[in-house]
Amino acid sequence: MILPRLTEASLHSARSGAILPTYDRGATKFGIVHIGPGAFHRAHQAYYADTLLHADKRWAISALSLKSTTLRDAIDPQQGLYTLVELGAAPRARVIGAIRELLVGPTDAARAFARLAARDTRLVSMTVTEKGYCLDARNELDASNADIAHDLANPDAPRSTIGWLVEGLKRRRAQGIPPYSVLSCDNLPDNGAVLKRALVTFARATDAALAQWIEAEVASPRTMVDSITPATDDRLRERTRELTGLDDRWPIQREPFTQWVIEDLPAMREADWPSVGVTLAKDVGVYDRAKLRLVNGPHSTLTYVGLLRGHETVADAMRDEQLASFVERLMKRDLGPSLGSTPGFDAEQYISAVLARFRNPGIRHLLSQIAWDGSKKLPVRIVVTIGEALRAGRPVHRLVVPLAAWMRFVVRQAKAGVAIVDPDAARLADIGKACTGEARADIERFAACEAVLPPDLLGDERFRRALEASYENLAAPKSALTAELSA
Ligand code: CS2
Repeated sequence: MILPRLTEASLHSARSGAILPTYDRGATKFGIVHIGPGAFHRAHQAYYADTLLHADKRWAISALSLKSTTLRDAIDPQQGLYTLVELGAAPRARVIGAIRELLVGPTDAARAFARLAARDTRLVSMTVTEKGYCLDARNELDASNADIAHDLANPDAPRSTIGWLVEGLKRRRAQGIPPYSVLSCDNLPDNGAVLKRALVTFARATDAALAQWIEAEVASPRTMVDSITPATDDRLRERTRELTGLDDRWPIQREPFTQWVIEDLPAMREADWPSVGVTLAKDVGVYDRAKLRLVNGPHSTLTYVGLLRGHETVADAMRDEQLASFVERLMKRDLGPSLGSTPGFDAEQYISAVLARFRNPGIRHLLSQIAWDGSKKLPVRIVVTIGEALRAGRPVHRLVVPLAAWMRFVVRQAKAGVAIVDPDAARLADIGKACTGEARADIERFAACEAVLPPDLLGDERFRRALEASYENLAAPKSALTAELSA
């Protein structure tokens, strides 16, 4: 059946039950520029902004894609409207109206800079994934990154998020307009401070006074974001048509659970974020460590071990009893205790809730999606915890499993000639092809990826032995976890 395309004009014909924006979109002002409006942003921050807009019209979003035109082409004809489907017991559809403008960096640079420099723009948020910050293994701006080098030489035509943010701030300063706050919404520990350091380092390379101004004036709160957001597929497009009676070219899906914690800085008090479910907290560290270690760490573990064991989705991997027990044990014995004790934080309860989220049968979250960018994800999700465990004399035989499984996964993809999605893909493919399956020699090859296998860890016999053993066990992935489960 031909359904009307989702637009402002067709909203009145949406099925009853679909939740629609009831504020006057035309009367809203752009208070937010968001860089990297991928699925996660549209499922998470844009949903909160949409709720806020019902009470406060200053927070519409101008979405800036750095390269890709696909989102603009899909939802510009829908005036930025799209459907968010919550995958609970009974799926719910809600049309989000918060994104009112879609810009693409290279072609819309003048408009994007005007938006960044506008007085009304108070917040520039971003979801650009770990690699989007152009950091080195020490989490400092990587001066040898090609995009950073390009942006330092061509500040008016930036390619990187850092280049855009600094040039936008420079233009505001030149016009005597106070800076915007920057809000990293990516899964990096201490994301606010890391981002701010990267901005200051970038600015310092060409303009010391600007760097000082950024250092002193720009608020960069630390955040923790959480909601499981599987990529859009045809099933979702179909389900959206059933729920809304409208044709949406790019609906988004997520689990019902969503959490956003932002550091409680004065800049974040300009809007009533708590009224829409955002937590403003003095110490976000407690939240982001728990989330990275107890949601993302287990996710990556289920992914690499699960793919080796022939599973397709997170829920499938959780139905593999041996794997599910292993992940639970890893969370309870290794990852949870690594957090220490924090008043008010109940690790047992948090872990049970996360395991239930992973088991949600309504969600098809592909392991192949989570497998992307392992060389950037594993360091912050697992490797830090291994270093801490070694220093504290705690065991690491379970913690090394995701690293060994990632290596086996890379080898498998490389030997089969399947592309690895990772900023370090070319090197990983070469390493993978050269591997023979012999643990000691293969680990030597992977040692070139220092962020995942840092020299100080490799210098520790306990780590090396555990990694070798796990890598060897995973030669037969179906029977691999027996030793780790019994120990
Ligand atoms: C996942 C995350 O793809 C991944 O690496 O671990 O996207 C995860 O689903 C979210 O961080 C949950 O908040």
